[in-house]
Amino acid sequence: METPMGYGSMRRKEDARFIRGRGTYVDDVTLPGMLYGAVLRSPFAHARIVSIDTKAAEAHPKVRAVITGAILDGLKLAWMPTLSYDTQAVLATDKVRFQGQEVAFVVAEDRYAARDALELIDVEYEPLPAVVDARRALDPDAPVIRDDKDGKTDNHIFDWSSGDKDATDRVFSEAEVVVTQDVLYPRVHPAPLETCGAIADFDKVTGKLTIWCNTQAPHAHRTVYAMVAGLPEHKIRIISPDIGGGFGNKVGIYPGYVCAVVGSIVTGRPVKWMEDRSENLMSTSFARDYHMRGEIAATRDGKIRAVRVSVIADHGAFNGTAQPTKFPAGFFHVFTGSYDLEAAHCAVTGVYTNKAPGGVAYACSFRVTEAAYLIERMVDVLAYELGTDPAALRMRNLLRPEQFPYPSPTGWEYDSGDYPRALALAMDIAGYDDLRAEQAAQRERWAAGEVGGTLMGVGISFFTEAVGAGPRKHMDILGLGMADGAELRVHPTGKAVLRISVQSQGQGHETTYAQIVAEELGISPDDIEVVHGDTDQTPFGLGTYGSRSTPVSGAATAVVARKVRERARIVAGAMLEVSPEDLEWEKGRWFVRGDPDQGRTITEIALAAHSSLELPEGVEGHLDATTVYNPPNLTFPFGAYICVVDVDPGTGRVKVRRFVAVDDCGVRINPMIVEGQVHGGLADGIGMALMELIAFDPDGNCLGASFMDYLLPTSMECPSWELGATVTPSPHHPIGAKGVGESATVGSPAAVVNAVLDALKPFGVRHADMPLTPAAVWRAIQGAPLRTDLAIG
Ligand code: MCN
Ligand code: CUN
Repeated sequence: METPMGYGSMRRKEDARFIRGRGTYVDDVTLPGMLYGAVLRSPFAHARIVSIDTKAAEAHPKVRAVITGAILDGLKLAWMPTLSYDTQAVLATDKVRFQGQEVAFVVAEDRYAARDALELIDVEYEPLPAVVDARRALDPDAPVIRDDKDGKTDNHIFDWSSGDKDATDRVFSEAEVVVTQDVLYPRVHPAPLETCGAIADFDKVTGKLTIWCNTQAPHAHRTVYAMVAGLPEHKIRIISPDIGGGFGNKVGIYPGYVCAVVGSIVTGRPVKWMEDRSENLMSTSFARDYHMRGEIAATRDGKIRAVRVSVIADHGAFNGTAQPTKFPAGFFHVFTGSYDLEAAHCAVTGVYTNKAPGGVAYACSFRVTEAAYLIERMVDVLAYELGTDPAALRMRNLLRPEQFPYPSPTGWEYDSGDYPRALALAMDIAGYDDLRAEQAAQRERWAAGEVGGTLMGVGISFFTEAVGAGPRKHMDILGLGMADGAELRVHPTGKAVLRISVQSQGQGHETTYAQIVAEELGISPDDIEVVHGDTDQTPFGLGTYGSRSTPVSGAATAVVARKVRERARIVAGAMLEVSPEDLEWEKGRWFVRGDPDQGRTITEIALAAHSSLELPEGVEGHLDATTVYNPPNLTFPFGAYICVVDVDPGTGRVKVRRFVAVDDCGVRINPMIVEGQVHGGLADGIGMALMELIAFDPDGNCLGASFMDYLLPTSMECPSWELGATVTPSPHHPIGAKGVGESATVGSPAAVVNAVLDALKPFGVRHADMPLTPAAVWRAIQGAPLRTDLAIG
């Protein structure tokens, strides 16, 4: 353990309250006179609403209000904007469009009464045919879901493409080898520990609306509410207290939040709404649901030349994806992965289906997850067809260090990287050659009919992430550019308060941002308080998602600390009666160049800055500073993962024996926190690869609405992680750091799936879609077709 000054593996400051069970989550907050809301949800995936009778519910002695879409319509609030310039029904008026959609909202004295009263609401539905398979959504006879939109006669949302189509087609037409594979990234769910919820408190006297909400983006929420309600931002305060995991699930604004606001306006009392687990799984932002066709063009000896991709993107009934405006398919651009290509092209078509809206969330880096999974599956399919070793094939095609900064074929600039070094390190930790030797011996015995046991598989993935949105000229949400503010106040005693716009959901921001200030100023991290999660107390910024906190707010923090340091230099000059230019900085103190004994510490300088010390003309005193950081580019962390599995061909059961993960996220502020982030993401990867799935039956009934059906990985399914690190600093980030929060979720599913398919090679299985449940593996072995009765591909 390094000293608790600056960078290093110091323990998390926030854990003092978390491990004592003293965190404050939204559901811990109780306001005087608070009422409770509950949402009535649609049992149908698609149905016309004939009538809604709320009389019996209103007559319930504990009910204070029943809100329907018709009432919201009167307030012009029945529809709200989504983060993708679509509209979403707050409460359904004309039709319900997915199972679990919000239909009415009951406000009552306690949460039990609110739930009971839901049963008293009588809704008459006229069921309509539903479309749940995105590949059928554009069929001429598919029911039109969004007939609320003027002139809409189909389920098409967008067409988007990237890369050079002609150049790509040319390479394909002359290529020695072309492999094509359909790959599904099925619908999964972020499933944070704490479900979504809000307390709205509208004060009629001051006209101020306070919303306690477990959102990842408090300032963005506030401005969206301000735009919709026509209120000034300062009349809205969003308080985002401790958050029990977000994973992207808590970026958007959900109908329940708006209903709580309306409930508070109508009743004049605070209204709390907390969804339960089934509501969270059925109705809030899901992830993935990408039907992809990938093609690779290569030479016979294994040089990858071009990649061509077409995708049908299932966005559910409302386009509620949270991603920068200009990027309808997120950052899917990085489908070219980590390889040196001549050309690449992809085309994505987004469609509506009768399923819950959303489409990005779950440690996704705006669709990098799907892109990384596809290319890494494709490279293994190519290795399968060419009969080459997947590690050697990757090593041959990885970008070389001298190619950075690398202009990608889809117009992005990867900032820095040394890919072969990371892969070599992962292979070294794994003992790759020994693993292959062990496997060869096992396969020989197996082929000779000697063993009836498990078959081992070794899977590799290499990923390039793209995190840290802006710059704001390219990246905005609803016109709000992606730049983030930071404010640093230094008290007379030299202790400091940092205010930032991003919002921790468990990533340890209170610790790591204090460490950045500590590194820059030499104040102990214990003496630096990090304030976030309250729009009345923090500068504007777009919040935490796409692993953007370190690349953007981390940079802002370093920049604002450096501003403070420069102010301190002037004060130190006055204290020492020398010109500031003659001073030099070493951790925590300015001293006279050539005379190191003549110096002043930051603590001494802070007091002097607030004292009667005479400062040069025009210098204001105090050390406080503010900044706004508009990143020049994304950061591009990367990693090499190797997974070893044992598959029981008799039952299809997969056991993950080992998992080696080498991550490069540039300079690590707190290596222990980085490793924690990687651990979590690796577990996510095992979950998605082997068990997580939100499936639907043909009528659109959600089959993943509880943790009995939606399986999450536990420590039982996870091996003891074997981590390695390389450090390639980002050249444009003030401290050389890149984001890491989503890296392992992006990189690990392909390693697990590749490992399982490597184990199944003796059976001639080239590909099978996630999740590789025992049944899916068993069916793949039997050569049986995948189930077609579920709309999962
Ligand atoms: N860090 C570091 N050195 C680096 C990079 C990061 O020490 N070079 C530290 C950071 O200072 C921060 C943590 O690692 O404490 C994650 O930083 P970063 O990669 O910037 O990611 P964010 O803080 O922006 O977190 C967002 C990311 C996303 S988008 C999802 S989704 C996700 C994830 O983080 N959700 C999480 N990790 C999660 N971890 C927890 N516990 N809970 C979630 O909901
Ligand atoms: Cu996409 S999940 Mo994270 O970016 O909040």
